[in-house]
Amino acid sequence: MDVHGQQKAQEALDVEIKSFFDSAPPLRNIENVSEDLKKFIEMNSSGTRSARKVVCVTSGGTTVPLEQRCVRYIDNFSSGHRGAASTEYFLKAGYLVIFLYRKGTCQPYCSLLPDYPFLECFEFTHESGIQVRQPYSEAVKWAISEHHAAVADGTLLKLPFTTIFEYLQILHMVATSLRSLGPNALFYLAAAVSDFYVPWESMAEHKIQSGSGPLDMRLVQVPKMLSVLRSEWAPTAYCISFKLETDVKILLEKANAALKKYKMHMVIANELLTRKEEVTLVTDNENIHVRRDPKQVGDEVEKHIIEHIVEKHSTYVDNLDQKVSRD
Ligand code: PAZ
Repeated sequence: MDVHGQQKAQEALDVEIKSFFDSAPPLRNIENVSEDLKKFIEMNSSGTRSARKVVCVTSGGTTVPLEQRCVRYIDNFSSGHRGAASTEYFLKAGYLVIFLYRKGTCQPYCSLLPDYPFLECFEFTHESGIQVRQPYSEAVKWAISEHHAAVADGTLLKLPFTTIFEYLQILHMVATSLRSLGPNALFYLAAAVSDFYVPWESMAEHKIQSGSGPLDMRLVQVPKMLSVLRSEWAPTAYCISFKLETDVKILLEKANAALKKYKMHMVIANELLTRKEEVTLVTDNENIHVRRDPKQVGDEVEKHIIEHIVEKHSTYVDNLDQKVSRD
């Protein structure tokens, strides 16, 4: 595409993005989100903490409501395991983490708990009140203490979303709040984000009635926010997106295309069935194949992914710092 073509494409994208945000229903808890973000940044921007790197981990799938008073919606698959486990490893590596997660999906430090922890991990006796049941005692102790410590210490900020509208509005707020951190900010975009949505103004207000034949509904494409994140919202942050495919034959090709198209620093390619075992970290100059070690009990692929990212991000920060001091 020549320069003129690129300019036209950029203008068209700007119009789509403006229309998406203008028509999105306003965030119900916008004041709380903005206050929490402000506190998180202030708390971590003085003394030794100011040098710490900050990562925004996105996790879980976004929904697309079909009605304004939503009864039905289209969902995107993601259990949130990748985001929750990665958050634990980023915290361990000394990062401050903003965990932007889909309500009801996996949470950091909870992977050893059963599906309904409240009901399954505890028991009540008249003699001793509420007690942790075996064999959950260690897992519950670990989940509660690690989670509480990270939140109370201000190193973990959790921001929930459900819809595509909420997700993109909060991501925008986070990105612009982290802009002042320059290259110390990292985006690790593991959430499964809807590609199509129903614009708010063309959405039925009330529950769509059945019985009048097939449903005819127009979904429009969600504007590609990755490019605007890179170019405007957080231009100096290190940005990593994920590419999920079910056909392994096209996976690397698609990941490479996303790397170039959205100017990502890294795209993590994963296939649905093997995503917990192996991924490929695709960058401009190399593909790094990362696997968990099945012989090592409890080894997780996220541990190895984060080790590589910490190293790459650090090199990125050093290179930018050197460039700034040369200029
Ligand atoms: O959340 P999970 O652990 O079940 O799955 C993780 C994942 C596959 C959603 C993530 O690794 C990913 O690829 N996210 C981006 C999906 C996409 O291409 O839209």
